[in-house]
Amino acid sequence: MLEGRQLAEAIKRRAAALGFDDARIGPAAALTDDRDRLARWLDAGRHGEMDYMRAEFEARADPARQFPGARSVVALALSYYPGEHPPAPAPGTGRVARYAWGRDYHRFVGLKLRGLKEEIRRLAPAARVRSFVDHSPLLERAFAARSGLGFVGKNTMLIHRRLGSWTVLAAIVTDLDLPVDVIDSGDCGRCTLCLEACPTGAFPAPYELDATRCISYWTIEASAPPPPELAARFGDWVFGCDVCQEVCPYNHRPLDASHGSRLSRAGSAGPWLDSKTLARQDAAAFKRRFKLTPPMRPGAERMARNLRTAVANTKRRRATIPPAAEGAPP
Ligand code: B12
Ligand code: SF4
Ligand code: SF4
Repeated sequence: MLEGRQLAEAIKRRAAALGFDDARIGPAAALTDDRDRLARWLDAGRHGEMDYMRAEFEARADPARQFPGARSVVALALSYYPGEHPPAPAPGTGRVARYAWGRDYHRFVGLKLRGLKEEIRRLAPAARVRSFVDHSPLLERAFAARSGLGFVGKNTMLIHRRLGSWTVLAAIVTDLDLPVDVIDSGDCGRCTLCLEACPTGAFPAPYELDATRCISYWTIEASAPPPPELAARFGDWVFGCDVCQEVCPYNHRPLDASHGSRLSRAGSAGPWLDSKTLARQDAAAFKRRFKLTPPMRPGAERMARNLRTAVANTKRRRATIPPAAEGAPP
């Protein structure tokens, strides 16, 4: 039976074979600074309507609360980078964040996680394992950073040296005592591009995001309508937002744009959604069209509302910007 470094390397090879772009190992011990940061974030109400962030909040920083005997975290990254956003195909369309152009990643990553758990049990039959992706209570970015998968940028994204920040994260917690990887000591230096570029001023400070000002929160998570003065700053985003990643120099290196095709799915949102697709859909038609893709989370009504906001913002912008400034011939 494999042990120690050989076992860790075998797990990483299996993760790569299953399609994860990187796997690093860190300790499962409770995170104290991150727990305190999360507590302050919740106390300040930065989570808005996302009450699930408060539920089991202690467990997010301490895997042993849900998994007694937890010793190691296998932190995993999978790139969804599909390349640059193509220009709008027609007026009246809304921009979709890159992670949502294809199928919902939860199921896609969930199946890979199930495969990796089986592989770990095959390599170490006595091992106990539990997987996490997004909905389960775990501070995925903080555990990824402590495992050496990347570092946390001022925009709060986990930045991976080779993949940039266009990744989804997942983790497997185990009672195996595995050798840990070296932490990535990278940082943002003096750069503040993301903080300045955010259209809604959602960063009260570096490394802190106020979800109640974030376009991603309002177009995906919130059921209440956004305050009109904030919605006027959403631009043409109809689902999610990529602005604080688009400006990041760590995403400006040549990145492999073929990763996005892994999530392709016929009939999924793609980079732009229009009113033909959204405004006239009843709930049943919407469900048929967007089954197993990210827009199912907000659903038909909220997506139609998001599109109305995006279209109104585009019209207002066109009315206030002279054509020459938009690149049209003088
Ligand atoms: C709630 C949530 C949101 C909320 C709030 C986001 C936020 N920044 O808090 C909203 C709806 C706004 C959101 C938006 C997005 N999300 Co989101 N979201 C989550 C979720 C479910 C929890 C995040 C959380 O715990 N927030 C609370 C704060 C306090 O924690 P945190 O931001 O993770 O920060 C921790 C560490 O980074 C660290 N830390 C913070 N500051 C500092 C400073 C220093 C110096 C150091 C060393 C560490 C450090 O401490 C914090 C813990 O206290 C995670 C999944 C998960 N279970 O983790 C996905 C997750 C973070 N989201 C993800 C994605 C892809 C997005 C979007 C890009 C989607 C989009 N295109 O619209 C945007 C990005 C916005 C942004 N800049 O973060 C990915 C991020 C992958 C990555 N490479 O980082 C995750 C991990 C989902 C996944 N499984 O892949 N999201
Ligand atoms: S996702 Fe958009 S709105 Fe949210 S913090 Fe980043 S730039 Fe700002
Ligand atoms: S844009 Fe600059 S400050 Fe923001 S995460 Fe990237 S490197 Fe850090």
